[in-house]
Parts: sequence; structure tokens; C-alpha cells
Amino acid sequence: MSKPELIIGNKNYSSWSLRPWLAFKVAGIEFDETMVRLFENDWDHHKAKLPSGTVPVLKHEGMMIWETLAILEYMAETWPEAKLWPEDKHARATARSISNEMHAGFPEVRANMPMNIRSYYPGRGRGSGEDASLINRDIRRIEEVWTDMRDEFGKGGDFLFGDFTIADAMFAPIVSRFTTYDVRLNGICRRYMDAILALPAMIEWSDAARAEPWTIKEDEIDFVEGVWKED
Ligand SMILES: N[C@@H](CCC(=O)N[C@@H](CS)C(=O)NCC(=O)O)C(=O)O
Repeated sequence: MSKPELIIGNKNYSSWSLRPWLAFKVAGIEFDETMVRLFENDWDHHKAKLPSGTVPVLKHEGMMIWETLAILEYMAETWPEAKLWPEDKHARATARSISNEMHAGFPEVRANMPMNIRSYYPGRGRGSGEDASLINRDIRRIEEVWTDMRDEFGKGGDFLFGDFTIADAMFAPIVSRFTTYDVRLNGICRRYMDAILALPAMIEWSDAARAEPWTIKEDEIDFVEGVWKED
């Protein structure tokens, strides 16, 4: 089988790219990685070649696959030995439910706490007034999902379904966001976050993110909260 190529964005900010990259690494599937720098000078040139104008994109056997969950599904189908979904049907259906919930949901956390691996902004990104309660609702729902999965399916390991699955790849950027903005959760969730952060692949991605020199203004919390000052 030919080697897949994963096209990703900047590691500090590209939460969608982290997901399939992490799944490839944890599964031990060899792949080439090509980084395009989001919104830098050559971005329009790259964007024009991406099917939906976004990363990540997987190139394999003459195909281009885009949309993060479609890429992860393709990986599970192409490398079944990696067991990227739980084997048990009930667990697998639940893992798909929460992965789709992540893909389509939690808009307040996504909008107000952009992934920014190299930064630490404890307490920020929580909004005020009605915004604060909407953001808090997303946070509490994520806490509920992680707690329920760990309780019901997680006994065989440190991840949501015991062993690492696509569901963990989908939530890994949330773990990163909650670390950057110091979101406090219950002990079960704290231990789950520690397990994700301790993955060698997560450490590798985070180290690379810290070494990147580029800044995306719109993903910086000062910009999101309206206090951005131009140099
Ligand atoms: N629904 C897409 C979202 C992908 C996405 O928004 N990627 C961001 C980077 S994390 C991007 O390419 N943004 C560039 C743009 O929107 O022009 C997926 O699941 O892959």
C-alpha cells in the first residue's frame, strides 16, 4: 500500500489538523506530512488546491479525502488492525455519537477558546453575561461526556473507551484548549486530560507548535475578546 500524505495547518492553531495526525501517530501508521501555513503569504495558492479550501486533507492512492471525520473513518477502514474504533458495537456507536457531537458542536468553546498550544491564559475565554452561561454549558457538557465514557467504557485503559480511539483524537484539541485556558474539571476528566497530554505524539505535536514563529491574529485571545492592539 502506498504511503498516505496528510496536509495540515500550523500546529499551534490548527485543531482540525491535530486530530488525524494524532490518530496516525498513535496507531503507528507511517505517513508523510505536508504543512501549509494558514493565512500566510502563500495560503491562497495552497487553499485553491484543497477540495473545500480547508485542512486537513488526506492524499492516498490517487484520492483526496477532506473533512476530519471522513479522514478518520477512511483510516479506520483502510488500517483495521489499528482498531481506531472500539470493537464492541455499543461502544463503537457511542464513540461515533460523541465524535459527531464534537465535530458539529461546542460552538461556544470553539469560538471563545481557540486552540493556542504555546500560550497559557488561565481564566480567559469564559465570556460574560449570557455568553458566559453558553460557554459554561459547552464546558459542562464536555465534562459530562468524558465522565460518562470513562465510567461506562473506559475501564480497560486511560482513554474514553479504554484504548485510544477516534473519539480521543476528536477531543484532543479540547484537552489542549482546556489546558491553555485552565478550565477546571472533575478528577476523572483531569486524569483523562493528563493521559492525552502524556501521549508521546501529543508531546511531539506540542513541541513543534511551540517552535512555530507564526501568529494568527484572529485565533489570539486578545483579538477574540476585543482587546487586540496592533503593533
Ligand atoms: N469541517 C472541517 C473544518 C476544517 C477547518 O476549518 N480547518 C481550518 C484549519 S484548523 C482551515 O483550514 N481554515 C482555513 C480557512 O477556513 O480558510 C473539517 O472537519 O476538517
